[in-house]
Amino acid sequence: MSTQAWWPGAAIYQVYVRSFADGNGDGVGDLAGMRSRLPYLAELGVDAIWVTPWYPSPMADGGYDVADYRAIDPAFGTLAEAEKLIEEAHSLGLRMIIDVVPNHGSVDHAWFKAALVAGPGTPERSRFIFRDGRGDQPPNDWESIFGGPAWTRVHDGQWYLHLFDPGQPDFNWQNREVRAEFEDVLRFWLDRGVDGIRIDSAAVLIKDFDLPHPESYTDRDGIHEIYQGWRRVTDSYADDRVLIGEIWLPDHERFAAYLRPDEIHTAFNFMFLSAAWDPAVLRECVDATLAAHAPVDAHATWVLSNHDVTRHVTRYGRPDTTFSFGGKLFGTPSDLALGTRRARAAALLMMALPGAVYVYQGEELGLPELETEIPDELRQDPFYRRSNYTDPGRDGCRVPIPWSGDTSPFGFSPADAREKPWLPQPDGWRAYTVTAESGNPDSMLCLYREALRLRRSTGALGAGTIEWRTDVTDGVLAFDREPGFTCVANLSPASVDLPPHTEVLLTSVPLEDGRLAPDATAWLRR
Ligand code: TEU
Repeated sequence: MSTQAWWPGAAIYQVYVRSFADGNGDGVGDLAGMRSRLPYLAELGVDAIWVTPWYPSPMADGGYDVADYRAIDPAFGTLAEAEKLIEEAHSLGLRMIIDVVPNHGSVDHAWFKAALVAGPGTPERSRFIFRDGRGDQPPNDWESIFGGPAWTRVHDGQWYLHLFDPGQPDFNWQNREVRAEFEDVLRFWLDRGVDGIRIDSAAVLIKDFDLPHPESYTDRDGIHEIYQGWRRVTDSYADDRVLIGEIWLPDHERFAAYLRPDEIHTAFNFMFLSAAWDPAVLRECVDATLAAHAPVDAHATWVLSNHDVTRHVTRYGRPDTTFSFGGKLFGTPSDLALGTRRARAAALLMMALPGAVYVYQGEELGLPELETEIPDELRQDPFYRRSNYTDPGRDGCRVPIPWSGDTSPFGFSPADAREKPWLPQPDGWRAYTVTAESGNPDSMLCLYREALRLRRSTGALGAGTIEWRTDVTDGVLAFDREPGFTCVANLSPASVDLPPHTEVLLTSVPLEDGRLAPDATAWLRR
């Protein structure tokens, strides 16, 4: 890795393309919309954009079911437009990261169609995981991650494996052709100038049918060779391309084993996102994260939200502030004022830590999750259906972004749009538009802009280490960074004094008589 690498301390903005900005008025976000909003992202102060899958897809899982890895879905635009977008982003100083989904394709992928026609025992079938059933039953009792059996039967009686939706057949990564194909897909996009690849579900590619589920597909032997091959591809480009793994592994050592000079550069750290709003839990999370990365000389990342989880304003306003799959929090009332206050404090805490930070679109506006407000017939996430309606699914964090104006579509679509936004935006979102928040110095947007600006200008905040301060009371997280920077997050129930000989740079809420209130963070210069 070159010492000039752009990504170790970067702020990376996640664009969920269907919900970011709609340029052609069909109610669905697209590349034209994205291009028109690039100046907004440059002004926000992020370094890079990660765009979720934009490939042709029947949208069984919001585009994570890819039919063609070398093209753009016509609903989003064209390949030529994607190339323009990359160029325009670069000219604004923004790096571009795309999402590659190696574990599974789509039932509309040419290889899967060929596999269906070719029949059992053919090379076409061996690109996927086809098995005979046990009589009328699936080959084994594996459950898909979205619920229901992980196997679906085809016309000749064989079954194919899908860890996710039936529309997402798993590739067979023991097959050399699959490996070569994906390395070629990487080159296709790297040749078009993308600066990084986010690797979807990176740890589940290899399956071992002799093991109990779900160990059988999580972090199995052989997985590392795949990414060593990918690294050879990125390293063959003279400059600084990055591989970012989506790796949900609770074991820190096994997580860190992916982050090597000959493998994945960096990976999402979901510990922070899953953690409760609790000082001991958060401190342990920070320490464990930094301890996991240090021995392998890797750089940490910090994430509060993404397109798969309940937005953290809503999470932090609930009695149970942890994130978990499984729907048990569906519809639990959330105190949004409290959640927003904590989200502001969390943002400053996160951005003061060494490593890269990820911002999920709408988080900078403080958008809440929409759960019960979305009518059943409009919900699209397969998670909702396949969990037998016990899990709210992920539509609630994917509602189209409000940009301006007093009524839906709030500038998401053009004024003369033919269709409404694909998920409904509540009237109350007029208070969350970019325009409304830009004009309000107390808004979440102004906090994010100022924090990102300071993070850039306050020496190397994204690099280095932290030193916990000991001169604080219980429930207060305070650490020093060099040069001369201190962060204090008050998670105790009482207001606290700031450390002496410090000057305030930024606070998540105004100080009260010079003291930092509960659920608030301060950035200080020593
Ligand atoms: O998510 C991966 C994913 O859903 C799992 O890691 C899951 O969270 C975990 O196993 C829960 O225990 C990615 C995408 O972010 C998501 O949107 C897609 O639906 C999924 O892959 C399938 O492509």
